[in-house]
Amino acid sequence: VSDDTPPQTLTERSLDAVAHLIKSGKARRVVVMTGAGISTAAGIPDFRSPETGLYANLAALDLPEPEAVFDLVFFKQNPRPFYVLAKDLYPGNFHPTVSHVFISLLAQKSLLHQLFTQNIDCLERAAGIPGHLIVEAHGSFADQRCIDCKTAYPADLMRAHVARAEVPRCVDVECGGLVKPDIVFFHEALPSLFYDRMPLAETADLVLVMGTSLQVHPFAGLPEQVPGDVPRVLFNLERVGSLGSHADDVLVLGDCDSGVRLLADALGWREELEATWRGL
Ligand code: CNA
Repeated sequence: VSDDTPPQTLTERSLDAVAHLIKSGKARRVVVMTGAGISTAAGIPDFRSPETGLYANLAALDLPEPEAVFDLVFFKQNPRPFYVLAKDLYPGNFHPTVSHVFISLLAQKSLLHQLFTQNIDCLERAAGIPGHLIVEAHGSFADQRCIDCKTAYPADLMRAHVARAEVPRCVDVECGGLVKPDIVFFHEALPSLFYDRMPLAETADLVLVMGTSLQVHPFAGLPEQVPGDVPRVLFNLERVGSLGSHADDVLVLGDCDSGVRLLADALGWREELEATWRGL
């Protein structure tokens, strides 16, 4: 879309106009779509950022390609690289970011229609976003089970193994299968909840896309479900997917916490945002 194509829903393509839409009550069903970029400020590396991303730092693990660390076929042959990495990503060691807290404010104000996250770090729950409003599209580290007999594996044992980067085995010694957290690997299906809730993207009246490269399908297709006249705001270091191609898209390029703070300023929510974040 060229810059002079007038928006249909916003008065102009700006955060002020987005804030006005919310404050005037015209946006009451906000759908948020997130990825690893909203957690990098918490100290969790993303996959694809050059130099700092996990994929750039996996050489020591001797993988055929970086994606192999989350590949079920590879995991069955060699689960060790995954557990080396799991130690770095494991929930409990990190604090939610300003971006997580902004989403929890939307929920508190009954504006959050649904959050779709690709993240597996459980920081959404830590920020106080109610579980029924979250779709963890790629699962999470919250539970784990044997990949063969599916027997659940105790959380305390899991934590101890991950802390030592050791590979846990099924509690049923007869089985002895590999234990894996319920995070979605390549070659695995997404949770049915993702597909059940996908239509909510079509009923959104405002969409916020934050910290994702939109490289992983089917998640990357979610912003495409949004009707053409519904504003989509991108908070990301780089332009991704088709964001910016609709007349009502707003691009906020830079780190997402700064972008979110600008929106909070425009909404008059800034103090509440900072106080809630500090209070967590
Ligand atoms: P990705 O492909 O690594 O992309 C991250 C995106 O975020 C890139 O476009 C970056 O430019 C951008 N970005 C990085 N830092 C910031 C920042 N501070 N502000 C704004 N933008 C930023 O990650 P995706 O989530 O798109 O890829 C999907 C994978 C990554 C999912 O399967 C996740 O499970 C997986 N992952 C999750 C975590 C986590 O749970 N925190 C960490 C690493 C990878």
